[in-house]
Amino acid sequence: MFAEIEQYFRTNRLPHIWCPGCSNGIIVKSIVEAIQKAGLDQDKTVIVSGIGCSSRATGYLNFDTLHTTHGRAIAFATGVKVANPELNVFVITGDGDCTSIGGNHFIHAARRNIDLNVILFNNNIYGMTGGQYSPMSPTGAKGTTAPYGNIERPFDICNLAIGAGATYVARGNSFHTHQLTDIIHAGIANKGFSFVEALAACPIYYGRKNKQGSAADMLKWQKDHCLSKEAADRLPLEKKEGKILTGVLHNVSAPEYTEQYDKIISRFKEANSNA
Ligand SMILES: Cc1ncc(C[n+]2csc(CCOP(=O)(O)OP(=O)(O)O)c2C)c(N)n1
Ligand code: SF4
Repeated sequence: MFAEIEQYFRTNRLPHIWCPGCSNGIIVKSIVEAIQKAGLDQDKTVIVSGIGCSSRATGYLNFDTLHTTHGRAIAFATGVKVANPELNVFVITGDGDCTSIGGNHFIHAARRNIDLNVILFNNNIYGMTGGQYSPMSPTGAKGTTAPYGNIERPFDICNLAIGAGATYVARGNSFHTHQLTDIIHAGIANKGFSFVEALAACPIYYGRKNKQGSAADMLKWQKDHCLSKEAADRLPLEKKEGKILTGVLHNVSAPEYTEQYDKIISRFKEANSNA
């Protein structure tokens, strides 16, 4: 099975650094499957990441990749896309990377509707630095910086993306992998800012601190608590309570940033050539 997607990996960089049971690899597999399904030219596809366990993925992926600085993946990706709008640009980012230090870049890229595919690996915690709570940690969850439970409320990051102007927003998880591949694939088709929240499992920090059981138990939790929006739309309210909606949550069209930018350049070139 790996043979089908092997071309997308720098196999000489494997094995990866992720802990046993970490679901980052599952999400990476869905990303490359979506890229394959979309038929994107590997030489015209750039993957940018910040810093974190999830962001290490760019080291293993056989594309032009940028492993940047913590929180700035979307800013670097914006630069890549503006410099060459022909490129397919993906961002791999963690919940700390994207919603804490990188929150400002996130909302403004969504507002601009720049054609990026951002995949947020949401493990609800800072994995790489040892389990500090993040803006995506649920209220009451424990972390090394919240030993008595987090008193803050987490972002509803999909609604934040929609409110900020993203034209494609979806949520998936690490158990329902076909759905995850499909929603990333549909995001690629959107000409504009596409955001996918992928629920990840960090059994080593989030799982251990919050007594979530084994890695398999954490995936089972996702299976039991996620409900596709399509199914939810047909269910009465009481059956949806406490469920996390997955699937495509928002899909609209709006002017894309680099296309608008190109129009300005063409207009001024034309005006200058007529002068
Ligand atoms: C400017 C800066 N601040 C802080 C750090 C330390 N740091 C590295 S990774 C990280 C958090 C990682 O958490 P997340 O983005 O959620 O990714 P995960 O490791 O959970 O995949 C932090 C705070 C850094 N490298 N650079
Ligand atoms: S610390 Fe958590 S997120 Fe990081 S590699 Fe280990 S299991 Fe994965």
